[in-house]
Amino acid sequence: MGIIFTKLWRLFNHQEHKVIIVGLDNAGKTTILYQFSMNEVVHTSPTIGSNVEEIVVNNTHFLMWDIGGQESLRSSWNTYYTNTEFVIVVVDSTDRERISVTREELYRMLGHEDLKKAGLLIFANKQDVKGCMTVAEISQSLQLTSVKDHQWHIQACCALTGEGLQEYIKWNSRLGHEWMESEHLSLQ
Ligand SMILES: Nc1nc2c(ncn2[C@@H]2O[C@H](COP(=O)(O)OP(=O)(O)OP(=O)(O)O)[C@@H](O)[C@H]2O)c(=O)[nH]1
Ligand SMILES: [Mg+2]
Repeated sequence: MGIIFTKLWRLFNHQEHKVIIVGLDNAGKTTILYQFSMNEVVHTSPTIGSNVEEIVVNNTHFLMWDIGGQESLRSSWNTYYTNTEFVIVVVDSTDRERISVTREELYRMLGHEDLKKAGLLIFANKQDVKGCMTVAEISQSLQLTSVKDHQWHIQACCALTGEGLQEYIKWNSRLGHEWMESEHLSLQ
């Protein structure tokens, strides 16, 4: 009885996947969060602290934390890491000057013990702006091919139109399902 209860509790408990959305200020994190949850563009102001929304895809629940990206707030990103399964890093593709800052923050984050098993998705946002960095340029600047210990994916998107964001849903729900299936198998 106790074992069954424990297994059911684990199944129940694991149905919600925690996602954090990080990146430098002005990257478009909050705009992306509300495109996901409300399917519309909201007027944003710089986030102090965080916003959280739940989205459901194919019965998979994602709890998405959008965390403020201003410099003074970045040192507290790590207070959100516990139990995070997916990290979304939003890059402002027009911000060539600060891509190296994003790279530093990215590697600092990936080195954190609590994110050892987290999947990584990079959104190359603001692709509607002419002359912005391409996915290839951003991948190179972030040296993504050197990321060996996390599953990662980079996706071009425009948060204003929602273009590219659906790819995230496919990628994340696939990872979510794989994860749930393997968890299910281990319970047999
Ligand atoms: N052109 C363009 N502008 C965008 C896009 N996504 C977001 N923006 C704009 O970028 C600005 C910043 O967006 P936010 O979503 O507030 O940025 P943030 O990453 O949450 O910023 P912080 O909360 O300060 O960390 C806003 O004026 C958005 O309208 C996009 O895809 N294209
Ligand atoms: Mg914000």
